[in-house]
Amino acid sequence: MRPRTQHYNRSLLLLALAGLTQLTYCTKEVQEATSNEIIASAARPGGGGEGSVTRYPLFIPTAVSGTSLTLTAAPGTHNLGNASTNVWEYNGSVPGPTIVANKGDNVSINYNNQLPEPSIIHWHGMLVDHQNDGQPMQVVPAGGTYSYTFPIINRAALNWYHPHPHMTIGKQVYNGLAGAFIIRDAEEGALNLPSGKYEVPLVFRDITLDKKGQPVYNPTGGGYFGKTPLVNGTRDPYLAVDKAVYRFRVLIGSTSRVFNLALSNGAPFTLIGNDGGLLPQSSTHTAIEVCPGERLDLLVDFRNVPTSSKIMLKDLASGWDLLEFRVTETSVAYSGPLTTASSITALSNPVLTRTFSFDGMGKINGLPYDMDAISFEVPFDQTEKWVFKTNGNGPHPVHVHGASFQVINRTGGRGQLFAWEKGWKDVVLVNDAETVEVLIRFDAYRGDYVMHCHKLEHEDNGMMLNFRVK
Ligand SMILES: [Cu+2]
Repeated sequence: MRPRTQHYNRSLLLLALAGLTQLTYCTKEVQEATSNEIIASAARPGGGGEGSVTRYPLFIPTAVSGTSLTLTAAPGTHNLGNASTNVWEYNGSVPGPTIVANKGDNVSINYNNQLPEPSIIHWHGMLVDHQNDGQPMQVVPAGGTYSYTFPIINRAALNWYHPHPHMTIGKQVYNGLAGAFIIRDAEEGALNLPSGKYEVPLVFRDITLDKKGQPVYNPTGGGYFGKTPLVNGTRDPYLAVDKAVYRFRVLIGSTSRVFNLALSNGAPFTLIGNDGGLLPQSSTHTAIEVCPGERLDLLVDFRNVPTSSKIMLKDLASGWDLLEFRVTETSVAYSGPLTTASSITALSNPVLTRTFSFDGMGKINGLPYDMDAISFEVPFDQTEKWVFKTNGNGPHPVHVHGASFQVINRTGGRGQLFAWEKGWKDVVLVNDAETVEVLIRFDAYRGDYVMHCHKLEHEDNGMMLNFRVK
């Protein structure tokens, strides 16, 4: 069914080419300076200085129920703010519609692949069985369909959905295929957090546009770094905010880029949750570094900000202006919490340790992805320690399907764990020279799952493996 030999030969070729280009492209800056691309906006995208940038209303994807849904992936055009751009969309939207479901719901989603090539949807962060996980071996051809049916057993969290074909995931996500998947539960509901227009999904990514405003995607093995930031598919966006407390559901949907989020007025974010929902304890931060696949649940208090103020949400890593908040004169009372806590049982006493080396730009433990190989077996309901090491070409955002994990240690590199890495995680950033340890236990489903680098160009190069929970 699958052109396996062709895949591996192409994999080897890509790796060889990647090895050659690695010598040339030593830094991110050089990687970004691809000659045939045009920087779409002058100076820093979105950051050309106050008054010199035309800003566009932030797009908020439509919220839909996941209990009975059809998702169609198809080519289309999307208005980034000032130009019509060719994209690939879910249900005519970039990002796709925000799926909302409650813990305990039974989700029924029909996927309709109207792309010109094979694809499949993965529900990133969702605890689902193998058949519903949307793994590379489950791709459907152009014109094909796939029916998903699964119960929502996760706790409340922001998860997301995106394509998961092997060797083309970077291109498909880059073309626009991604959306938020919000789960609600009773614990979260009882908190009375900001809701309705005061709960806003923010999907961050980067893109490069050519002279005609069309996306350019020509990654190297080391990744791809676009020249313009997009928030919810909008370039140079603004959001009118009341003098109110807002809840921002942050998802990093870039293929490679790591963001370092901060507010221009120095005000802190109140961090209440991450990949796996509410954190054990909320905390405040003036900057938060987040990598592809990671999520944040943030409260921002605009109640005491003067009317007509403009506050910029910035990426400190690139210097980009990401999203301008324009404060209105409307004051809104808030009776919900400004701090939160949640009881999370710590995993402990791992019975064995497995070590994974993320090697170069496309291998784990020295091997590229073999779709037909099961690299190891994990006993069901057994707590293990997994150790993630790098062998160059980081950062590697490591993602595991089939279970969330708890990060317990980072040595080398940044040498610490951050508040947003507590609680339940499904992606953890491993920089060069870092070793990160997590505890993990597969207690939801037996079956085959994948682990991979969520730098999608690394994943396409083969930085992925299959394992079996039994
Ligand atoms: Cu990687």
